[in-house]
Amino acid sequence: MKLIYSPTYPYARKVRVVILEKKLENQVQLVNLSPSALPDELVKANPLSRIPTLIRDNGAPLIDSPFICEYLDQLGNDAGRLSGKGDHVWDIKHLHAMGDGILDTIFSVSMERRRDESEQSPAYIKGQVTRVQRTVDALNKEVGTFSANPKLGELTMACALGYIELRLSNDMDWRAGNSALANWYAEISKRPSLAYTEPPK
Ligand SMILES: N[C@@H](CCC(=O)N[C@@H](CS)C(=O)NCC(=O)O)C(=O)O
Repeated sequence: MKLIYSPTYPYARKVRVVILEKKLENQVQLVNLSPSALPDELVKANPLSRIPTLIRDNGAPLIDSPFICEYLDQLGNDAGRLSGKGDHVWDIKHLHAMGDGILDTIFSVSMERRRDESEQSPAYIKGQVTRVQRTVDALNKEVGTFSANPKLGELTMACALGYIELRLSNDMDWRAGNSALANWYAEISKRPSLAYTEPPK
């Protein structure tokens, strides 16, 4: 299998974390490409030229990080360990989607900031940062329900908090007033899968 990724891209980080958690390093070749350059290998597998893109052993592509994570979680002796069982599956998917929602919101700010300064909307950026802040404040109240054995939801949330630090450190101090979530993040960040994939600043 091949995973097309880039080191600062958060959805791809999440997949790399899952590869390490599942000990699949020897089964997945990592290919570092920039999607904006529209590289042939990526565009052929995914005409949207988005990262992450997985190319399975049979050559078939799989896109969208939640599906890639679930696919990888079905492999190995511990199939399904990160996806949960019964009703808990939906709690995990919910937390996963909340984490992805933070990533989507921050990514939209990054895209806005790539436009010429005269075309950027400070009100739009402020609105997006407020959404992230509101979500983090809500999660601070829910952190007691997070699984002690991190599943896809918790791993995604850790990547999302890391992406706030990478892209919004001048816009918000997410730890202020959110000490429970900050303590949880400090602990989960020690996991080798998260420490190893921390994005370059
Ligand atoms: N929902 C998708 C989002 C993937 C996505 O939007 N990736 C962005 C980067 S974070 C991308 O590759 N954009 C194209 C570009 O930057 O040119 C997923 O979860 O995989």
